[in-house]
Amino acid sequence: MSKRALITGITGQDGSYLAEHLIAQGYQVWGLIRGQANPRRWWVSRQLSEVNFVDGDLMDQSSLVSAVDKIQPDEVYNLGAISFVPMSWQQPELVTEVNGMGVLRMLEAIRMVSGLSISGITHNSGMRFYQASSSEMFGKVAETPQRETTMFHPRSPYGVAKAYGHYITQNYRESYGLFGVSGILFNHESPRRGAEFVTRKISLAVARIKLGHQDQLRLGNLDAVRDWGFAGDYVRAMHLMLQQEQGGDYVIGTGQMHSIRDAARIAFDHVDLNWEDYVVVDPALVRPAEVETLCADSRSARKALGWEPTIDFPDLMRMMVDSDLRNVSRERQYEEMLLSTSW
Ligand code: GDR
Repeated sequence: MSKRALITGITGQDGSYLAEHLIAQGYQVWGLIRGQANPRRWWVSRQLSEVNFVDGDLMDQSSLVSAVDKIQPDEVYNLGAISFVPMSWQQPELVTEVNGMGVLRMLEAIRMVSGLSISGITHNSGMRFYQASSSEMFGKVAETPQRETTMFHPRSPYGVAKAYGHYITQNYRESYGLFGVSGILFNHESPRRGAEFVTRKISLAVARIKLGHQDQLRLGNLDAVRDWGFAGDYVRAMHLMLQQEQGGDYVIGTGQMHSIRDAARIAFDHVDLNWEDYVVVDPALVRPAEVETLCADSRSARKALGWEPTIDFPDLMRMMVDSDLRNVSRERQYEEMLLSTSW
């Protein structure tokens, strides 16, 4: 019998890579989908016809109970979240509801459907749960690099909500014996990354500038430093975490640090342009409280999981620029076709 996985956040970057990976491993995959006629459902179906959908919302407890009860998944991956950090200053309550309380609701759904109770702790049985924790929890870092034991000091309502999700997952592990895993993933990117995140904002702008559709790129803090990896590598780690004997916490990253300035330089260099001719610093894009540097110490996870990243940051940026050059020129051809059609 093939294993069954339920993924929240199936329409996001990680959801799509994880679904692909699990299908390739022989899983039956269900994606939790929110809202009537969600247009992103069509996008996922087109990419991955084998994915099944179930209605539900991280803001609605009973919908999660019905989804878990209907599917009876072996593994639940909670990737659903409002993932753009600046939005958490604009709508802190909503971000806390989805990214924090949403985790509790999913844990409760699993607990209710699998009949876990405090008195009957049965370690490592039943449904396994993955929580998408984040390096944003480290925030104003207490040490560099950051590992599983590094203290948290989140710098945004987003980071605070993720810290709640992290601790409540630990607590359900300790209170109910739930197989709960927290993957503390550092930034991970790909050609499927949303255009609001800095790497994709850069790769898209570089492609548009190179093809003559844009003449500058406005960015915020160029000095911020991140540990960026490839999303396709990181979903393999998520899956491996749920195949271990016990639940736990794992830091996943490359251990390499690059600034936003480096990212821009690598991307512009790739198309033989000088980044300094196009990048403009816009103070409005600087965050109220910034996470200045992040760098993962993932030695413990690598050893336990046998996991390694396969793509380094310069190659990742170049891959994203190449993909956006294709996207932008396809759009251009489509526009030209529309203009030349005289109906
Ligand atoms: P981050 O990713 O907040 O680290 O969270 P993002 O790409 O948005 O920002 C990275 C850094 O770049 C600086 N920056 C800019 N960022 C954006 N988006 N746009 C800009 O114009 C810009 N200029 C400079 C930011 O200040 C920041 O320092 C991502 C998300 O995927 C989270 O959901 C996830 O939890 C963490 O990574 C790990």
